[in-house]
Amino acid sequence: MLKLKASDVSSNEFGSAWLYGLAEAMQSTMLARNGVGIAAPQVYVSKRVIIVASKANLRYPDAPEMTPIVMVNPQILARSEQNNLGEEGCLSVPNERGQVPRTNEIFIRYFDLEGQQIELMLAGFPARIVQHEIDHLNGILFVERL
Ligand code: K3U
Ligand code: ZN
Repeated sequence: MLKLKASDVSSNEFGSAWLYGLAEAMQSTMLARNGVGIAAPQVYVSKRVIIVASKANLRYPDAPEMTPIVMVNPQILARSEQNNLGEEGCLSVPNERGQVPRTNEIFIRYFDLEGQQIELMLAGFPARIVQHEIDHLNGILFVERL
């Protein structure tokens, strides 16, 4: 499952009880495991849904506190040129951490659970989490980027 390319959520799935249920299952798994993000394939659903929930922590003391954002069919539209190394872990790769190069700033487009399109610029730790989670949607684990 973690090696598959996940499918887009289709227009008839927006606003459905199924999609809300998936987001709830993802959020409760993420909170139970003390994660700062999660992707649907990590709960065995090969669909393009991620949650991003940055918070300050030992490795990223200046990270912003974010109310968890559910992003459906997220896309990176533009990237800054600068790459930074930063520590990552993964709920699906227990006991492994590593320094992963990621673009510092990204401009993204995604849809909320009801299908409203949102565009957002992110920098630093939240941008890192989004890149890690979109990798999950494309079947890539952070250990492949070390
Ligand atoms: O690395 C973790 C972490 C937890 C709290 C604060 C800071 C870091 C736990 S692993 C994690 O949250 C992954 C979740 C995953 F695997 F489901 F995607 C997200 C992540 C952590 C660090 C960098 C990028 C993404
Ligand atoms: Zn992960």
